[in-house]
Amino acid sequence: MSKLTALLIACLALGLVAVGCGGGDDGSGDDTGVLTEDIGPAGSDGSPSGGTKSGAGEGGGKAGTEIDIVDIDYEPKNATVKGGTTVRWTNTGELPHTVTKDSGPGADFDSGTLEPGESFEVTVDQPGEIGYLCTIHAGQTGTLTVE
Ligand SMILES: [Cu+2]
Repeated sequence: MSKLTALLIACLALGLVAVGCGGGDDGSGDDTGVLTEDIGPAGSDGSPSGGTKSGAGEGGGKAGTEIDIVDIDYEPKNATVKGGTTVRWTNTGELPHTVTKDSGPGADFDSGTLEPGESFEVTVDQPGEIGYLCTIHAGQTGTLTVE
């Protein structure tokens, strides 16, 4: 039996040696595969110029009338409002326009150039028909009838 025991011991020894030798790590080099991700801030400052021009009139919390300025017209083109109403024109088009009084009762008003997105307010009080126009585009006219 001693032979077998010796064999076993030899095997164990070999096994230990094998294990010991096999522990050598070779080839597993340092792979620095670190992917650098470019997380760029896609911040686009879309700062609209929300300039609001105000005309000769106070926004005294009264019911107002909204008139859109489109390319190239006023919408509605002819509006009727009650005295004391604050009328607001807003340029919803893509071109600059003006709201310039041409005729009628009350004080004159002129918005100056209204860029797209800008608006202009006037409070009307004297009854009558006010004619106004855009000084940039010939033929762009509107009326405001004040009751
Ligand atoms: Cu115009």
